[in-house]
Amino acid sequence: MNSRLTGDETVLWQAAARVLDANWTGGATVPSPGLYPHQWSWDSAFVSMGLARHRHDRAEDELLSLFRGQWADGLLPHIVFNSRVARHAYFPGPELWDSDRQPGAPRDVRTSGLTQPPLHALAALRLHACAADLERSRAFLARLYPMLVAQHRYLARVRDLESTGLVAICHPWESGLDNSPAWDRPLGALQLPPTGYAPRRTPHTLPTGEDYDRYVRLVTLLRESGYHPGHLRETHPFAVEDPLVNATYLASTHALAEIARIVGGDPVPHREHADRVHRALLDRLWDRDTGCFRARDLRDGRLLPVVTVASFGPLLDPELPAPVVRDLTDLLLSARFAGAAGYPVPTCDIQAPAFDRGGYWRGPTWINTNWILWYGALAHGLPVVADLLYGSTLRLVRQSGFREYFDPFDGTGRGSHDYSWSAALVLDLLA
Ligand code: 9WN
Repeated sequence: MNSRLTGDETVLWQAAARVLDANWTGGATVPSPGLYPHQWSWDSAFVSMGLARHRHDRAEDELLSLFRGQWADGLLPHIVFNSRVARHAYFPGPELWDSDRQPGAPRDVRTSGLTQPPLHALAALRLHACAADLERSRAFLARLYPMLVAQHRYLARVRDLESTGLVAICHPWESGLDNSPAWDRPLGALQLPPTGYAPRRTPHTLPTGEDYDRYVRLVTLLRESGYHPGHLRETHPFAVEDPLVNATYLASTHALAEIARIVGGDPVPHREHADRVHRALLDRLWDRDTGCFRARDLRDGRLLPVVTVASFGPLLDPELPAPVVRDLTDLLLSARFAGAAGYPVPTCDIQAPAFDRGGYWRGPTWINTNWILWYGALAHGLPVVADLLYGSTLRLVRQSGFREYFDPFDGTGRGSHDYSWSAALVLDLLA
């Protein structure tokens, strides 16, 4: 624990550490014991950064445990299922994905067949930056490096659908922001046959049953194609270049170059690739007319209309030109995103018709997205913005605890209690 913490911060720290201890299953952390009883990909990246401040050994195990699920082509699945958890504890369980019938999937663990924002190299480097035992940490990085390289190679080979440098998501779950209003248009265009699935979730009012029919339909198409790259490229109906996913990809590509340097590998190809992603982000997703980044639907070539918190993701790009950073921060601090009475950035433009203050990723404010913006603001030398995000994010957990998400106007906690990344990122903020 940081010895400069105030009494109040120490209490917060201890409470956050208790959540992580309680959600530790022996080799990894569940996002929330009741609602999400398996291991999730971007959750583990966030959680490892918090664990690094509390139990460094566990932080490394967290990432290694996730990579047990990696497929032969490098795909790092968004869920690694725990076989000891009851079959109906989470929908959709392993049977939806059939990973055990895919020749490239691991044999000893069942997984999903989708990705999530690739924050893992960034997380691994952050673990190293606060490691007490540098030799041990270097050995850990050397072990993880080839797995990270494979993860990035998969993204570049299989997910760069139009050879632009950017990667595409093929399912809303891959964005991490499942029911973001940004996906309403491409999801609405999806043809739906009847499915036998129904959502089994009480704590959330959203996503709705109809959203779930569409989510399941998209997985069915992927599974029936054998998760084939040709299907993704040519026919899969959901293919979107998202600014937040690509910003995490870019930040992790830079981190990969640094990890390569530390472990005696060649950083140059990673640096060159980062440059390509940086240029593509600006060429393809920056919308000069509205002064923000937007997701691009590859199936009709158009930018998606709703501005969400993902539009600020490219603050993670260290080379973002100063005028672009200025436009983004102006929007971030405007009534559309920061008008929420001292609480941090909501997930959707408050003035958009789709905004819904209680609607999961359609309006509430989340700790992880605000952590990303805080991190990006610090890297761009914007201490005032970073301080605002820091203070308002900690205010949420002081007021409502380590909830999954929060009302952006009054900070009321919503969704699951004792949510792991809310606790972990508070540890990282306080450190
Ligand atoms: C689907 C675990 C995950 C997060 C996602 C969040 C939610 C799953 C769900 O929970 O997604 O992957 O069942 O809704 O949207 O960001 O990783 O915490």
